[in-house]
Amino acid sequence: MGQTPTLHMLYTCPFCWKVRGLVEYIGLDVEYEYVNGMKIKKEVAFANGWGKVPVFTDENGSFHTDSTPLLKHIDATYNGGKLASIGDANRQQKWLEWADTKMSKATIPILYGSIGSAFRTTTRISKIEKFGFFSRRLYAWAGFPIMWGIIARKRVKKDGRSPKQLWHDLLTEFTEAHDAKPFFGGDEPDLVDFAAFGYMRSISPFPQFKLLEQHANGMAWYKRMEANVQ
Ligand SMILES: N[C@@H](CCC(=O)N[C@@H](CS)C(=O)NCC(=O)O)C(=O)O
Repeated sequence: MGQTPTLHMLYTCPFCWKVRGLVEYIGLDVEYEYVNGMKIKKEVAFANGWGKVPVFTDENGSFHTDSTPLLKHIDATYNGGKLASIGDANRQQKWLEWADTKMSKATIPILYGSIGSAFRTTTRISKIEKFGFFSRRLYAWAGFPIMWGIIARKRVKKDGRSPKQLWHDLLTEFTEAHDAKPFFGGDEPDLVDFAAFGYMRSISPFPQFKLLEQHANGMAWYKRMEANVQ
């Protein structure tokens, strides 16, 4: 027995919630280390310059990065690879890529896609994430013009749909792929369920989550996932 594994994370980071959902589902004892969002590179400098969260440090002190490889690693190491072995491997891989390309692009538009939502999001982040005294104030004021003015506006324009419509389309596509079963994995969630859950879970602390709650099938699946974690 070595040290307790740790997960360096940000509370509002979708990639971190992908991994944390799985950790909670399999009941792995992990300590969550919240990093300062303005100093991620410094706080995870031990992970050989990766510079992003999540970083998982195992019981031997070895670290593992990148959320989808991490999902696979944790399932393989602590869960006998059970989730990876559910159903057709090609289908699972294809939809993991779908979540990481499609759903990952939908989080910024819903959180920052209009001036009002960007302001609400940065205000909320400045309250719930770990910051230093100055960095919290700096983030609350400088974060929103950067996220809205530079990043989110471009993405919304490029996609052409409202951020809510984009999410509803994704949730329809995703839940239709469940083939009338409760989860993508069938009667039990698989790795794809945890990937999709992470993207959605990261939006849940924000008022814009109510736009996602209006998708009945998506929300029913989300509630089933929620009942499986923690
Ligand atoms: N592909 C990575 C992406 C991780 C990522 O971009 N994390 C963000 C936080 S949500 C981050 O740490 N960004 C810091 C940076 O890029 O400087 C994963 O899936 O783990």
